[in-house]
Amino acid sequence: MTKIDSITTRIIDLPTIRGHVLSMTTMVVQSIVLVQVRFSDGSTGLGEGTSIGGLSYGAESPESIKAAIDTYIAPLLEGCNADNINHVRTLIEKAVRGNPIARCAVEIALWDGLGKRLGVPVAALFGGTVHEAMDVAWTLASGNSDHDIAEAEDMLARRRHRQFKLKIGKRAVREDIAHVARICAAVGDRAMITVDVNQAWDLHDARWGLAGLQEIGVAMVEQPIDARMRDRLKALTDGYEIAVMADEALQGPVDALQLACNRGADAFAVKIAQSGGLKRGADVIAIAEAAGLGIYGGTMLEAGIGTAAALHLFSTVEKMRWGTELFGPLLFKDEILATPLRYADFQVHLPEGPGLGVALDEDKVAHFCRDRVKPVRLSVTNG
Ligand code: MUC
Ligand code: MG
Repeated sequence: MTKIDSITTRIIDLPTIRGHVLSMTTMVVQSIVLVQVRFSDGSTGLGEGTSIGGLSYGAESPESIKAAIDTYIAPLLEGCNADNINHVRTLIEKAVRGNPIARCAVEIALWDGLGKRLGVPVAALFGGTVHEAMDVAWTLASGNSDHDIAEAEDMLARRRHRQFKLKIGKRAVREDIAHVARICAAVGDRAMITVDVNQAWDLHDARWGLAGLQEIGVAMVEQPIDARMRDRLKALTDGYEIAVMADEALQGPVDALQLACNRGADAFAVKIAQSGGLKRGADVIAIAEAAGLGIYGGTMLEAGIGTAAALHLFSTVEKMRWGTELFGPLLFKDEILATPLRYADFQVHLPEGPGLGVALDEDKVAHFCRDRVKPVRLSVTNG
């Protein structure tokens, strides 16, 4: 039996390539919690947990993710059978309410470790791949229409993205619609345009907003109103042709079932972190499939480890109606994987090899680590 020996965490602060302007915050750095699990046979597994903009997106922060793992999850798991992930997951779910990002970060490392020990990719542990690459959207969120248009042109020319998600909700609805209309007109039918409001609108704004967005040809709107307003999200889903996607409202299988049962959204932004891990993410996907809802491979703007984990799960899903947005590593100024994930021909490609198929560049990790020991500058004096 392979046992869990130890679990360690580090916070890595990665600067973004530009300000990422969302309705609730502007990100200039992404703080990533890296998890390393050591097993009794000498093998290791890597995991990652991120939120967005400190506590401005949701109830977990990088610091709370680290504290939940260090204080509650790591001591609970030491000595457990690492090969029985379902048992370990059940232990965590009993001991830790909420905190889905922390739970997911540890679970990723367990899948990575198991895959490596068995010599198979994580996707094989979920039944095997149906895609080796998937379409990947890019988020236009510089806060400036001209800059966003130039960025979209550049992405199209480099064949990196042909689906753009625009972050709106910070400005007045009328201004946001004008901004989106300019970008729609500029890219025409060369790309699909969606928007994400991150809960910023009230129902009145949302009615004007959805009417305006569908008129200018936007394909889908993500979480236009407060995540708790389920009945109102349903009213918008019923009232407009534009597809309505649940994101912040979808915190795992129970939410998925409720949204599916009353047809409260047309589509799900499935995030492994928000779902509480890959297994729960797979449960959310199964509910969406059974209910005939569109699936979108969502991101919490993870770097390479979390992005690879989501990629492994989504590669096993037959129909990703809305593609994916697994572009996280491209938003950061630097890469912390030894070999970056491959983005080419508008798609993100599944890495090869056992486990997640990725490894860390430890020098980069040390450089961006929040608690790094600053190098001691030794000065040589003569005499
Ligand atoms: C979100 O709300 O979906 C995903 C892409 C992006 O730019 O931000 C995230 C968060
Ligand atoms: Mg969203």
